[in-house]
Amino acid sequence: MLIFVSVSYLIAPVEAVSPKNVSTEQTRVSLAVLGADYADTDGDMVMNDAIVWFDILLSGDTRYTLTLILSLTLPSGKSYSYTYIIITSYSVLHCTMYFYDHATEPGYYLFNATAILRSGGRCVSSVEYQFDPPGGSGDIDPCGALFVA
Ligand SMILES: [Ca+2]
Repeated sequence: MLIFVSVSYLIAPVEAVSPKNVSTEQTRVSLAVLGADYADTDGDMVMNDAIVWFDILLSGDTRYTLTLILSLTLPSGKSYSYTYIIITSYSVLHCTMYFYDHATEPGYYLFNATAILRSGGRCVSSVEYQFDPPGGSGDIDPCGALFVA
């Protein structure tokens, strides 16, 4: 699946934190955040959707089962979390996460992704990424969507 997203680059991603990896077996999972931005991706005419691009890298086996937990913490401390189960034979997954109607406050947002590899042992990888969408409007219930290619 190939997803094209039209976004305006009015803000700059600010800071990436080094990923942390814990592994007990031969299989490995690691995460890399490529960037984040905001846009109106759900067509409600409000620029309050946060988008994060990241890759999942897998090695050591031919088939993987992992739990992926994605969260976005707003400047106020309010946090939204989404959990996905991914079963794949690919070793690289290009992911786009849409946090629809989440960018409702001005300030810095913190994205966290944690992957728990459950096949071939247990391997946990976590990464954080801070960015600053403008926000400050919108009162719609937020929701999220993950696209994997
Ligand atoms: Ca929107």
